[in-house]
Amino acid sequence: MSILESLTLPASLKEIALKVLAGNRISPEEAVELYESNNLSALGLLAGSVKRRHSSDYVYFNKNFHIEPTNICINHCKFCSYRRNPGQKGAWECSIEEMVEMVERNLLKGATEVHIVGGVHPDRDVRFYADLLRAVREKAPGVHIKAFTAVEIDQMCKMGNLSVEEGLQMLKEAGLESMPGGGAEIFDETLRAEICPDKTDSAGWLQIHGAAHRMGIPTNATMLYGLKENYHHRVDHLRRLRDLQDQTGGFNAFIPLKFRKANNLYSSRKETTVVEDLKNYAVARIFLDNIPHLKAYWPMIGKQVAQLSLFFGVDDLDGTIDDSTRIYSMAGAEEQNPSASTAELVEMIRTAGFRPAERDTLYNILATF
Ligand code: V47
Ligand code: SF4
Repeated sequence: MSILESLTLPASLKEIALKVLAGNRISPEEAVELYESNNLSALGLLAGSVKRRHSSDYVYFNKNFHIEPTNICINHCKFCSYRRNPGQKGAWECSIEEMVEMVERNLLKGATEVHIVGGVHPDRDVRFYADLLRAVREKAPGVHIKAFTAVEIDQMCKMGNLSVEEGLQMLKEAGLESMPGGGAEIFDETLRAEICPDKTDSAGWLQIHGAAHRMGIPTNATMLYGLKENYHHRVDHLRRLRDLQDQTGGFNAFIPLKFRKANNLYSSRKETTVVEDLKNYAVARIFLDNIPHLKAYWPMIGKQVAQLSLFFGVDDLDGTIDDSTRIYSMAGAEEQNPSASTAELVEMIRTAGFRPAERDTLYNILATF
């Protein structure tokens, strides 16, 4: 309590702080109150205490690379800078052979994980993607395959006339080991209908992740923030994730995704400030007491803010090897050709006072530094 007192908190915040420090869950209303407070140092302190319960003083990174099979997409998310129509300038679709070559190149750099995500292609069904996974698995038997957002899974199963469970089973047998957290955007139905009208709806996204968890496929979760939503919308999003996690325990990490405005229909909007980004990490860490890890995707926010985020509950910095994720570079991300060596990440973590640990996808520690 003595540190808390020195922070000169108003009584209501002090009550929330005591709850968090005692390891108790906070309510959605209390999370809104934390968002509305401007006491960044108190938020950092509380988020840090939750982080330490989950990961002690470790901060993780892993050696992964991204494959984006295509940017051709049947959806029209208004924040997307990346999607193209078939035949449109700037559209790409990689063959399975081309993607296997990418795997081969990255294997040489010591990757332990491949992250495969792209647009929702009009013609490629679940059988095409199962063939892709089998080809990747054959080329790289020891590399963990984390692939496909719930939005891609939804559409590829519909096209293949399979239920989500049948499609996931086919993908699992072909090599799928976990799923990334994309496509969640913001769960509030009114906002979602406005910013990504034709995407899998919120209930569908949660149902697909729940199905994956029940089949032994762990997943991540994201939230796109900084675009039209208010704090109640963010907390509603976090609450739906926390509720599902209570039922399944299948989420490994939560990744807030800051809206970037270049080259999309929302280019005239302002982006969030660094203070808002840090506050968002902290409140997410405090509220999502049952999701073990909080990831900062540094190619999106830049290395400096990523390092700062470690003081606001983040325990995982994503991305080492060349990160070819064009969904961000095309939207104006901080890092246009992101890549960081192990030495650079270790230095970022160590100079922030934490213990660097290379992890595998499931957060087993492979090496400490
Ligand atoms: O769902 C698209 C987001 C997501 C923009 O699970 C944008 O480990 C900001 O989910 N500004 C896909 N965000 C990427 C993703 C992800 C990334 C890193 C790690 C993991 C993981 C998952 O990208 C989309 C959407 O929310 N996005 N456009 C934009 N203009
Ligand atoms: Fe398609 Fe994904 Fe872009 Fe939406 S965010 S338009 S689903 S590529």
